Amino acid sequence: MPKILILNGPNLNLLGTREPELYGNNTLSEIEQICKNKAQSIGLEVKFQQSNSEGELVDCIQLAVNTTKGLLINPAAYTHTSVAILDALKQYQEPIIEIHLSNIYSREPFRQHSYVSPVANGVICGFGAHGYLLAIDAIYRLISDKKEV
Ligand code: CA2
Repeated sequence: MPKILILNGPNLNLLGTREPELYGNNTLSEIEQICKNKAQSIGLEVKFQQSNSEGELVDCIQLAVNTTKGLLINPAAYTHTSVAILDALKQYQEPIIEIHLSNIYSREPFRQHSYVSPVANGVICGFGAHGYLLAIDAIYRLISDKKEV
């Protein structure tokens, strides 16, 4: 079973406790469970991680090189600041999808720039937790297309 990494950035461990109007009511554990169920139903294995630390996120990406076939990342606030995460992602040669729960393009101007988007195959934002499921379908397609080449 191809393995994918779903990586979540700072403060996403607080999901479900505050700002439901922006980020929904689901906790991160609930999102992990629905992702694992979805992935299993289409034949993917999921490793699901969250960190509040930029360096740890970089470590996770480095470890994912050669051990996973695709990466879904919600870099949270680091989306808008992190050259370190961008550089780590540049070393990752498999499909990458950037996810945001909220529509970052309808929010403050500083959220409308992403350091990650230039190295992502695609970006899904504004669909809340459902965006993670859309991203699993999308990465499945990208992984399957790559296998056929
Ligand atoms: O919409 C997204 O998924 C974001 O990546 C979420 C980040 C934000 O900085 C990005 O611009 C967009 C913030 C995550 C904070 O999550 C919280 C959840 C509950 C309570 C407080 C923060």
